[in-house]
Amino acid sequence: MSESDMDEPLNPVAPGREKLVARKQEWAREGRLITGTTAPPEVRLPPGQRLVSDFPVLDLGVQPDIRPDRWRLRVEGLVSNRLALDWKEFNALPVHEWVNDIHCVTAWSRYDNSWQGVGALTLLDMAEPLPEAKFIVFHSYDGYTTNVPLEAFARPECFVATHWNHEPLTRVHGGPARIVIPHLYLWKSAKWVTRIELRADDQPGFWEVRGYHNNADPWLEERYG
Ligand SMILES: Nc1nc2c(c(=O)[nH]1)N[C@H]1C(S)=C(S)[C@@H](COP(=O)(O)O)O[C@H]1N2
Ligand SMILES: [Mo]
Repeated sequence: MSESDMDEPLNPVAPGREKLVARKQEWAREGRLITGTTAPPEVRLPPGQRLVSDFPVLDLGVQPDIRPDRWRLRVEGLVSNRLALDWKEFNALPVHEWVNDIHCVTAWSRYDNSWQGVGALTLLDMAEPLPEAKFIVFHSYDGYTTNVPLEAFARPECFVATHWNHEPLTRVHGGPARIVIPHLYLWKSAKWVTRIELRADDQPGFWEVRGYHNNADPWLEERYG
């Protein structure tokens, strides 16, 4: 994918998947799976969730196959130092390991995932967000977008993952690299990430404009909003 291609709005919805998107939008309108309860973060399983041991794959059917020599991770927008890291440069950054639980809005949770990758704080320290940067939009190679406040990503538990359970992250789970924001529902964790855009204003992403909650806190059951 060339740099100019990245400016084209891509459609992350694969042919034939439009009905699935429409159904999920309908579920959002109906408030499906909402139990109407909240829990403090010390409660391990958020309200309405059930534990699974497999690792389901959820996306819109476009699973880009990014060759490492074409891969880039940009951190740009309201930053002092724009980053455009290639695969080699990205892998030269300090690597850390995280173990966390993940929670999908479709009500499955998976405990004790181990990941390796580069910390959000490492990337943000390099890029130096400007004082007016308050929000992030993540842009992915399939055209998917999702948004969070900068303070939701600028936390030690957030990272760009390249490995899951000590194996390179598979393509279906967002390899070569994906965002992981474990304290929010998993739709905020962009797979196949290529651009981290810092902004002054909040810009809702793919699911956020289709009825999903802007904040996505599983313990507050912010599924839809
Ligand atoms: N690029 C991209 N990232 C994405 C999505 C997507 O369609 N495209 N789907 C999101 C949703 S809705 C979920 S639940 C998780 C699923 O991640 P998994 O397939 O690794 O379980 O990815 C999120 N990240
Ligand atoms: Mo999802």
